[in-house]
Amino acid sequence: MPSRAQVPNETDRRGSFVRQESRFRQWVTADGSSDYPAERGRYHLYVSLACPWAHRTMIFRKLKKLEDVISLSIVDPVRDERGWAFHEGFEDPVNGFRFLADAYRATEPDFDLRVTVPVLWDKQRGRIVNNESSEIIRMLNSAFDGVGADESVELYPEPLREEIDRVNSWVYDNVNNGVYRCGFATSQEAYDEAFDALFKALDKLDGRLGRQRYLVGSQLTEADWRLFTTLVRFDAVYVTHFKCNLKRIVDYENLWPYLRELYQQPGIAETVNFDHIKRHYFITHTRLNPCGIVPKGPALDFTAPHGRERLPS
Ligand SMILES: N[C@@H](CCC(=O)N[C@@H](CS)C(=O)NCC(=O)O)C(=O)O
Repeated sequence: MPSRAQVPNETDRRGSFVRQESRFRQWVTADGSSDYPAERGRYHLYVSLACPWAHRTMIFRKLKKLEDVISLSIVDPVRDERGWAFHEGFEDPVNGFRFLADAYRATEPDFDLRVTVPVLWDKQRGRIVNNESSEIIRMLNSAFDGVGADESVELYPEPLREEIDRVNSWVYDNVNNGVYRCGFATSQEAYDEAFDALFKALDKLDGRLGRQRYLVGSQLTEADWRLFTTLVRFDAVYVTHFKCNLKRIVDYENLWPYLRELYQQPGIAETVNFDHIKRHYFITHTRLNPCGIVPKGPALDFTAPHGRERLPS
């Protein structure tokens, strides 16, 4: 295995990044059929504002108006070898944990994999319910409708599910995880492969978004929000830090206005924190950026008119 990997345990013999499986996969259910019934005030989200996977869960919590139903705490964006931490200014009001690893060990005492955000925590049973963002957003979308969520917001509509799943799958492989496969590659071959797949997928997305306003159907869905959290970090971080530099998002005819439209949806801008995003990536990944210098740019205007009303939706 290459020795200079940022994530040695997730780097294969060819130098490709292979993301670890999420460990905790229980479900909160509306009808209480799991051990985790939906209840107001019972669950807590641990997130980093820097992380695109955690960002999905913050967006769903915001759009479903779950702020008073599911509490939230934010870790320090800068991580050292002890993992995500609740340093001064980032306290954990629920358990008083100093490190997110404490939540993992409280759930599984000999947990020895990478400690990741987001985490959905059950305050009643004192354990992690789930640490897989794609599943947490599905729960937030529907399980809490009877206990205070905004039922009018449906981000995974029944008739569109097949298409949403199909789009999610290639967007995940080539874009969401694709930028990490570029950045964490430790061989030229692995990087080239990830890079080509990423820009081929971005071209395909740009074409699709030139013909239709949203990724699937005539409304914003989970597929759009899953793409958004990668796109919004792209020019500020991935272009340089992960060497995804064939084009920036601002260079795309349709992706850039689409990204602005999503950013301008009510409540979304307040979930985007470029200070946390930039400090996290550029300071934490010491193998990729040994001096820890955080770039000052780029200057991006996410609030400029997007003009996407003209497109069929
Ligand atoms: N499959 C997980 C991935 C989460 C993930 O990898 N999160 C990163 C932050 S962006 C993390 O916590 N990394 C911790 C580490 O590398 O030590 C999900 O989608 O929830």
